[in-house]
Amino acid sequence: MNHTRLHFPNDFSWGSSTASYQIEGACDEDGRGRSIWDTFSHIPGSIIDGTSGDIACDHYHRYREDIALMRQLNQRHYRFSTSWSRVIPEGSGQINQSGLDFYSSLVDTLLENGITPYLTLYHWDLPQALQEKGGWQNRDTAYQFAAYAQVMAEHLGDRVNHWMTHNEPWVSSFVGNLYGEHAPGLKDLGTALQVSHHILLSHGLAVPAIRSASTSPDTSVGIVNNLEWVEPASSDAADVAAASRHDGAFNRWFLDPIFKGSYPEDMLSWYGNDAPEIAPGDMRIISTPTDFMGVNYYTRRIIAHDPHGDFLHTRRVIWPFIDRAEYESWEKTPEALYRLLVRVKDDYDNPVLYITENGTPLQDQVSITDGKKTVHDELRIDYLKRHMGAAWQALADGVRLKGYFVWSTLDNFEWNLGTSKRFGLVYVDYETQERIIKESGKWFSEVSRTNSI
Ligand code: IFM
Repeated sequence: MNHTRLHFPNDFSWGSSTASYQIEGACDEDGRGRSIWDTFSHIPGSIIDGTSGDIACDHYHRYREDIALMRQLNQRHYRFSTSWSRVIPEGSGQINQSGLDFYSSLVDTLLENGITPYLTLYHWDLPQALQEKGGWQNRDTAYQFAAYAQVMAEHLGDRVNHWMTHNEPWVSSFVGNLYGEHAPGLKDLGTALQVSHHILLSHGLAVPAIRSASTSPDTSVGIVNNLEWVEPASSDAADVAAASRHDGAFNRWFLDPIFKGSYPEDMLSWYGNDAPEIAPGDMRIISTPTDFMGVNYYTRRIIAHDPHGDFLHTRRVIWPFIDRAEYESWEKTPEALYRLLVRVKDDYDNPVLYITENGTPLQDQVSITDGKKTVHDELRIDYLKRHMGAAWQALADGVRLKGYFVWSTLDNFEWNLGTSKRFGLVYVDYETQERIIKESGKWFSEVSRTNSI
C-alpha cells in the first residue's frame, strides 16, 4: 500500500461551508424579515419530508458552541452566508441593527478562535418583500443587492477580508424559476434567464460597493459558481452537441459573462426569444475584474440528446456503476474535478480559485464506540480524500487553487430535500440539537492540522 502523503502549499486554506437559511433557524426573531425560503418551505409538498429552516440547526443561538467545535477540529477557515432579510427586513431601506449585531458577533467569535471568515452575501434567501416586487426578475433588485452589499461591507469590512457575492447563480436562477423545486417555485425559462442576468448584474454592481466600503487593505471579492464537468453519453454527433449545450447552460452561461463580458453566442441563439433583456453597459459591469472565483463541485454529468428531454433537449444519463447505495446517485468522480479545474484555468486565463464546496450526502447513523457517540462515515472520508487528491493534482499542474472547503460544517436543512440528506462533518440530532463529531470530522481535522492528505 502506498502511504505517500500529499502536502499542500503553506498558504493553502482548509475550511468548511454553511449557509444562513440552512443552519440559523430563529426565522422570526430579533426583527428578521421573511425570505422567499420562509414562504416556500411552508407550502405543503414543497419539502419532501415536510421540514423547514424555521429552527434548522438553531445556529443563531448556538453559534458560539459551533465555533468552539470548529476550533476543536482545527478548522482555520469558515465560509458562511448572511441573511439579507435579517439585516434589511424589507430588502431595501430600514436596517435591522440586531441582524448586523448577530453577524458582527459571529465574525468576532470566529476571529477570537483563530478562524478566518469567508462571507457569502446571497445563498438563495431573497427577502420576500422584494419577491413581491418581482424578485430577481425586477432589475431594481440588482441595485438593492449592491446597497445591501455596501451595508455589510461598511459594518464588517474592517474584519472580513474574503467576500463572495453570490452562491451558485445557476441554482438560484434555474432551480427556483424554471424547475420550480426551490423558492420562489416558478416554472418559466424566460424568467429563469432574466433572473440569471440580473443576478450577474447584481454581482458586478456589488464588487465595487464592497471594495469601496471595506476598510481592510486585504479585501478580496469573488463569486461562487457550481460548475459541472460534462461528457457526452456517446461519440454520436447529437450527443456531443447536447453535452455542449449542457455545458453552455450550466458553465459558460455564467463564466463567459464574468470573465469575457459576453454570453455564449450558441446559447443566445438556442434561447431565442427567451434570452434576457440586456441593457447597454451591463456586460461591462458583470465582467468587473474580481480577485477569485469559488467553485462548488459535487459530481460530473453525462448528457445525451433527447428531443423530449429538458429545455436543452438533453437528458442526464446515470451509469449503473454507483458502487454503494449510500451514494444515493451522487457518483464519485474526482478525476472530473481535476479536469474541470484545468479547464477553467485554460479557458478563463487561470483565475485564482477556491473549492468553496465539495462533499457527499450519506445516510449517517450514530453508533457508540468506546462509550462515545460517533458516526462511521468512512465513505465520506474516501470521497473527500479522493477529491482533495484531484485538487492537489490540479495545483501541481498550474491551477491557482488557494483553498478547499468541505460542504458542510454540520448537517443542515438541504432545501427541498429537507433534513433527509446529511453532508456534515458534524452530525446534528434535530430533536435535541446535539452535535456529534463524525469520523470524517476527526479525519478532516488532521488534514487541516498537517496541511496534507
Ligand atoms: O446544500 C447545498 C448548498 O446550499 C449549495 N451547494 C450544494 C449543497 C448540497 O446540495
